[in-house]
Amino acid sequence: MNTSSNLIATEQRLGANNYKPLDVVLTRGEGVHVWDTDGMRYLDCLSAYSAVNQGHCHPRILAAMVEQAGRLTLTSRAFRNDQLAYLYEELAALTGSHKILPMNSGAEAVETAIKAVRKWGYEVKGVPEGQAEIIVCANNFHGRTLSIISFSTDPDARAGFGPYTPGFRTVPFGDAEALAAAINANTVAVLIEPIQGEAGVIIPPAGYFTRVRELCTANNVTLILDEIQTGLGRTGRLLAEEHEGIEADVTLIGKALSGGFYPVSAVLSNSEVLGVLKPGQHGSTFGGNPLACAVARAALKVLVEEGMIENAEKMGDYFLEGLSSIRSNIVKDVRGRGLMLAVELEPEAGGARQYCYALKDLGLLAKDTHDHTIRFAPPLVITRDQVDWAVEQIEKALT
Ligand code: IF1
Repeated sequence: MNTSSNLIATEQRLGANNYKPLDVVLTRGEGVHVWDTDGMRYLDCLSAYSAVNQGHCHPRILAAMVEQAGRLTLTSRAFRNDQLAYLYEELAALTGSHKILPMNSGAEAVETAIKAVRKWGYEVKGVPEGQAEIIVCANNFHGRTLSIISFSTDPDARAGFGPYTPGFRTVPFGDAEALAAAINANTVAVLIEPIQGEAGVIIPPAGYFTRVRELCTANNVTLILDEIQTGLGRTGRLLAEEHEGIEADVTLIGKALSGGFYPVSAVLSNSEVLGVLKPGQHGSTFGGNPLACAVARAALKVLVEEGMIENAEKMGDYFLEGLSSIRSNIVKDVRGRGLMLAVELEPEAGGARQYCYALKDLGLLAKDTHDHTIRFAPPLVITRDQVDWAVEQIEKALT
């Protein structure tokens, strides 16, 4: 057996089987490319679910990480460190937020927001104790913790893990009038993804978010946008909310906040919502640690300074044009915004996964979602020639 089959066999034997990865064992990455243990090079069209927007092993983020790792990694929030204030300042300047709470994973950022808006509901809005409701959308994906899966509509994510956290109400995504009907006096927040990723890159109808914003403002409801996947350049804007011309009250970011070097997430908000959290009411050993802050600062800097957000918009449009030009009778729909793209296959195509394997053999890594959809989300540093090459391979695989 070669190295990769040995490693796969060991994973199968000792690992919990909560994943079914494509059988490619990666050992190195640089920019848009990754290499497997046999030396084969691939164009990465997943970017670790948009965590490596800046490209694999970005040298400036690496340098910041190595420098900080040799100086100070973790103090806990029992003491202060000399990196956190700078991350706050830089994030606030970039996003216009007034209060920031750093965490580690995306799910933790979501949980943090849920805690904060519930408390805000009781202390500021005046909702009776224990009655707070949060409205979420069908087919959402916000993470894997118990409260989050409690309001998932995906049986795989949810079934068998009860008892579930109460206080959530589900409405269809993209339907503002259904949202209007679900809001009541106890509604403290609406939690939405600007574009539903896991659901298959579902872009809501134009005007949806304008109406959602109006409804939230009119009813004193906090609008929480989960930009963990759509944020930080992925859709061709720093935040996807910019496409809609709106501002969330609470914005969640994660993934690419570290360029894939380290788990870093954050809750961004106005003063009123995060202002309700007092000492002892929330925290994390690693949240806001100096290594995370130094890495995040560098990750944000390169995203902006190296024009990655603009490139995502240009290359996204170009990639979408390329995908749309593919003539194949198994393609049902092509959609995307920026470099968050998807090709939905006809049900008769027999599932997206086999095409992901075909693409892998052609040197392109992509991920199927919900049986019939293939997602394409390369690092934001992708060039025109690389998009051309990717579209050629996708055309070969689908025709
Ligand atoms: C896995 C999907 C992507 C997210 C949004 C919060 C989180 C995620 C919008 C939680 C995480 C991941 C996790 C990953 C698969 C993945 C994913 F296919 F499941 F939907 F990206 F498309 N909000 N998304 O997309 O962040 O706690 O993971 O840091 O393997 O579960 P996390």
